[in-house]
Amino acid sequence: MAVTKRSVYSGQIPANLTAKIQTTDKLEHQQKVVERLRQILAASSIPLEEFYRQIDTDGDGVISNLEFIHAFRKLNLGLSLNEINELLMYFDRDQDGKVTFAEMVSRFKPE
Ligand SMILES: [Ca+2]
Ligand SMILES: [Ca+2]
Repeated sequence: MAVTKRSVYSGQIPANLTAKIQTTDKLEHQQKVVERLRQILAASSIPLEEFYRQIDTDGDGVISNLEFIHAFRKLNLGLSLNEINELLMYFDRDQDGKVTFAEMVSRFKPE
């Protein structure tokens, strides 16, 4: 039996998950994006670890700002570049321009 490699990009993302998020509150906006990501990962049975590895295209164990932006454009969540940059700042808790797995996990967990 052939093993199909799951990719977060290959699944059909329901339209309600790609619709423009209408909120003026930035924190609320980021939380809604994370919630959508959670639903997409659950729908495609992709663990967060695997999602992280797929974003980390050069495999150095951290997600650079370029890798982050590239991944979120490719995910097609209806986010503008500006919104992706804000999301990057939301994930990058120590503001070093890179998102570690620990930083990503901490945003996916309820506070
Ligand atoms: Ca990387
Ligand atoms: Ca960081």
